[in-house]
Amino acid sequence: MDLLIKNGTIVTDSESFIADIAVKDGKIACIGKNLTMEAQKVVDATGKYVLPGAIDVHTHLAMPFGGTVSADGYLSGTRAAACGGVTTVFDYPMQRKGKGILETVEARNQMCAPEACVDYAFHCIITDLNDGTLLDEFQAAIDYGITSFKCFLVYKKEGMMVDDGTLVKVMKKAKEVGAITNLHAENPDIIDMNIEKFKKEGKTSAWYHYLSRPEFVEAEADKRAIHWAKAFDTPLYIVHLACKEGVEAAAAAKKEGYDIFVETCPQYLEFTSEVYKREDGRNFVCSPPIKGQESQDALWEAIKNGTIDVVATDHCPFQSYEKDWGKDDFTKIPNGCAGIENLYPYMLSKANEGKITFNTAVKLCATNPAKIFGCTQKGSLTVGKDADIVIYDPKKEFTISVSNMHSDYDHTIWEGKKLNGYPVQTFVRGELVYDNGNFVGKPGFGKFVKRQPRR
Ligand code: DUC
Ligand code: ZN
Ligand code: ZN
Repeated sequence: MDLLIKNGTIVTDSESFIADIAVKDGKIACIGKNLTMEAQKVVDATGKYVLPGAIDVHTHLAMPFGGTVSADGYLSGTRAAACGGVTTVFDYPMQRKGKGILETVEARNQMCAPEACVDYAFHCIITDLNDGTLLDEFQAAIDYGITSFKCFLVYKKEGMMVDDGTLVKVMKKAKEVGAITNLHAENPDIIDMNIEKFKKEGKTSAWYHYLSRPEFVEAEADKRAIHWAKAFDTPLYIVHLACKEGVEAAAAAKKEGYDIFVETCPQYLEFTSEVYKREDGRNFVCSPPIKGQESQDALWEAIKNGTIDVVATDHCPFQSYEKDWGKDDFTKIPNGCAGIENLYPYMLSKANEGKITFNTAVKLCATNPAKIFGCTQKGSLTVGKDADIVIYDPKKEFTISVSNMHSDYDHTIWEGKKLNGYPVQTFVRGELVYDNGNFVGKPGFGKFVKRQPRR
């Protein structure tokens, strides 16, 4: 064997038990008690949890956005991922008007391949159907391993928004080829109306970012998209859902048997809209904005009752000087926050504190993302799957600071957050990439994950 992890508590999405894990050629070869085989490397995990690596299915690395480019590229973003126990990262390449899906994705793959420190996959953002001809490329995208497409119902000025007709065409075609449609749901017209009003009134602090996109702005678009998914019986994955009404609408549609999947993000679980009243409120500006306490409570309830399927990050950090562009005008703040290195430690800390179970944390951050997005070799500690493994010390205390993160940004909304328990080692396909605070992997080791279509 190449690696033997002994005496840890193995956590799956449904059970926890003490056992050993043996790894050969990057795959889990055997799980059992008191395994005695020879191994090149033996790790004693007594008193530790042994978990599947997390899959962060929502990141924007090196993303041109908000008049700049997000601060983490493929190298620093995936390095930070490794150090936070994330073993697969999904990025969002963006197809632009007149461009194809494969050329878009291949260009990003060429950028990512030499830099990736963990495995990676792509959803493709669709911004224009090129008079319908783009739909003919969906099957080729599936063959390439892209089994999910994304639409934005906002970002009109940025040329990213689609109308309902385009969204429905994407949803229908995606279903036909075995893909799923991811959606950023907010109502653009109400946002614009609110922004215009606040600007006229000279209300330009970060608080007005929230007030221009409050709960109902998101809820309307969540409900509209769910309506189309039901009407056309197509799968739908709502990204970064953050409001109570949206959660309730998704729960009802799920109960009726529709293929609606819901993602939320750690920032919506930890903070409330009150942060936008802070002097540094601009650093928390992301879209959709962080909502009020009632919405946060509804999100935690939805995690507990299974309405929320996935927690991912929407990792899209910007440097302080870029956030400062909007000091006196919230519309100039590049939207996005850091999270890739905080996702798993945060959710596991919540498990350690008893708010959720460790099995739920594994389900939300690893097993469900793998199932929903067709990563058949990933997401659980099962014989034959990739040996993407995190060893977690429930006794290790950790305080998040920009100085102990492994990204390229210069500030984090998570500064000072105390966590109970922390990952101590991360393995990607059996290779150690993170060891007790240090990145020990190699850029270029990460491989493109060719995903399987839904059937
Ligand atoms: N929202 C953000 O906050 N950043 C990136 C894109 C998005 O939709
Ligand atoms: Zn979004
Ligand atoms: Zn996003």
